[in-house]
Amino acid sequence: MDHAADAHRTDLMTITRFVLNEQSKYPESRGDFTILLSHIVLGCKFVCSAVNKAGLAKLIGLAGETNIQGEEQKKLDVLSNDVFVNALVSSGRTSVLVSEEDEEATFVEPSHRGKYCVVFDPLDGSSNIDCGVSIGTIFGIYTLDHTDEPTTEDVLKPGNEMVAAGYCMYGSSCMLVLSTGTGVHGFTLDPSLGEFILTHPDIKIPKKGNIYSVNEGNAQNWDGPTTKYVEKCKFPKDGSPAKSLRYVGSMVADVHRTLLYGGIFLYPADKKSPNGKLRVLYEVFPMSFLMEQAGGQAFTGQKRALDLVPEKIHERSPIFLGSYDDVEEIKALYAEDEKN
Ligand code: AFP
Repeated sequence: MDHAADAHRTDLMTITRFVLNEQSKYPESRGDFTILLSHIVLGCKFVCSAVNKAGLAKLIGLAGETNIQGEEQKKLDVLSNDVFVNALVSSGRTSVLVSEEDEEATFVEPSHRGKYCVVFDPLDGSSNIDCGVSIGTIFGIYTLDHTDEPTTEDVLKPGNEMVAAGYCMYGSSCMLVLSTGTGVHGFTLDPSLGEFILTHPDIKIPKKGNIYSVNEGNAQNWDGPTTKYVEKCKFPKDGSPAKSLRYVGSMVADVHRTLLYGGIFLYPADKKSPNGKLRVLYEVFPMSFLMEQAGGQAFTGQKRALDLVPEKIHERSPIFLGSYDDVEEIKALYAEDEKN
């Protein structure tokens, strides 16, 4: 990016302008998605500001602790959840919300209902909060395809039915990455303007990468194909260079790097967690949606991740996602394993 030229740029493509441009391609559109997205953007800006101030504002700490004014302090993930639930309900464009923080789905009051269902993790990677490592919000959006009373069935749908997905990373800069099904676009928050500006149009993941990203501490419990794959990354037998290992332990940060630099992110099944760790609705699906839109792949060890049909709102699944060719390799190892 040419930062010097950017400093003089006066015609800024904000995220709202970008989505309005997209909307104008559909004459029947009434702007509901633009309104919903502007509420998600507000939630991201609020959480970004809270994350940046966390140490100062003494936001870090256990939920339920009280500060010197005797007010109850909220942990950042609890605060983020409240912010997103309020923003989504007040948009008047949602009917069902599923949050990582809430055991049950939230059904919006009839007076505030709209045609979208949103699944989200308000602050993913929260074990990284206290040491200032990048964390993020992940979201996926479905449309409600009926006018009856909404139920959890409205979100227990395969990821390939999502109409949009994205994440916001609270890192050295705050970046919102979004796909509405026509490619993947990245917007960076300009703190002086308070606006997300298009900085990474039409992101395409490299076809093959040289980084693998996995919690190797679980290696003793992995299955055969995962073990073989990671062995190949470290000791390739075809003369190619070994891959580098990078693992933040914050899915948004690990997936963001994978998207921009290429390579593969793995959270496989293991003997202790036969379904892996990551949640289908608000981790696996949105990230798989973005990966496919960027030209990569996402695989569960059995099938295309977006073809999974979740039966429970907090269901988990193993996931392998990233560069097309890297995911092809792990798919081949699982296919070979199945034959034996
Ligand atoms: P936390 O929110 O508990 O930090 O979990 C983060 C996460 O859901 C995801 O963001 C990471 O990719 C993954 O878990 C890390 O899990 P491990 O700590 O088991 O590697």
